[in-house]
Amino acid sequence: MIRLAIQAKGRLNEETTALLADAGIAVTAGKRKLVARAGGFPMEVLYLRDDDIPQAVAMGVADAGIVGWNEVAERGYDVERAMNLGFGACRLSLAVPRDCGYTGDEWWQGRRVATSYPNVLGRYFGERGIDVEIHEIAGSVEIAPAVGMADAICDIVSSGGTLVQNGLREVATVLQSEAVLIVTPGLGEEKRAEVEKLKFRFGSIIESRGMKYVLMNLPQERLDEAIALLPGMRSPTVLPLAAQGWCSLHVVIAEGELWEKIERLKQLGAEGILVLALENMIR
Ligand code: PRT
Ligand code: ZN
Repeated sequence: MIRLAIQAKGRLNEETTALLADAGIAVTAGKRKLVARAGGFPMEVLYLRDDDIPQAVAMGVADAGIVGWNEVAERGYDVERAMNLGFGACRLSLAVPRDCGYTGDEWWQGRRVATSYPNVLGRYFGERGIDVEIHEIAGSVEIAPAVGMADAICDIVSSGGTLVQNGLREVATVLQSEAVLIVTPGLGEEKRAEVEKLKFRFGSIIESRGMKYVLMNLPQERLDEAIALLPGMRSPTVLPLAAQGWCSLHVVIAEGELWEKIERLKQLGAEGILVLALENMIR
């Protein structure tokens, strides 16, 4: 039995629950319970504020956790970053008032910067030998320059809309982040094996997200050209058709290149193309 810490509510909760569900692990939505037994896996789920997850995992209160990398980097606890989970993507960025005459690194000297990430930001400026006054504030960081609390900010950005709305301009990325699986260092053998099972399931799901399963009929003589277009799993599945000189080709294609590949396959004479959702891809 392992104990996994996840965010009780907030931006990561829904996608964390969905990832677990895809991995065959049923968790009940919070309901003000701190700990709950999961279904489908020997696991207990511990519902926490995201701020507390790195410490819980470092202390071994939870054996593993799912949390934004930004929180892990800021808290500085000793945990193992076991894998990236492909959701919750964002960046910790420096932003300045739009018309402040920002010129680059030299502009920062002696400035006041408001942030909820004083440790990550302190390291960033420290590495560059720049002296700034870091003001730690818990929330609404983006309004600090307008109310005269700071000259600039360092905050989480995803679309950039919040910065624009507050008359700010993003000028540098301090940290790239996404949701990660973290693990207690030095976990016992039995628990380690459970964590490895979890990683295998997550890995398969993440890899198959954004992939499509494509079936088509193709003139046999164009098969080699079609295969050259399609770096599939190991080799594509080719089945004979009743019609002489034709075969059925089954391949996995990434969503991002689906239409381009289909156009090229059509040029090779592909017909009856079916595109299906791919639930899981286990290597
Ligand atoms: O209650 P609890 O303490 O658990 O949650 P929280 O309020 O501290 O965090 P929450 O739920 O807001 O975010 C959880 C995690 O989601 C963060 O630690 C990040 O890893 C990740 N994440 C991804 C984000 C964003 N995208 C994001 N856009 N966290 C916050 N934001 C905020 C940001 O602070 C800013 O106010 O959204 C605004 C910017 O968004 P854009 O799209 O306008 O740029
Ligand atoms: Zn938080």
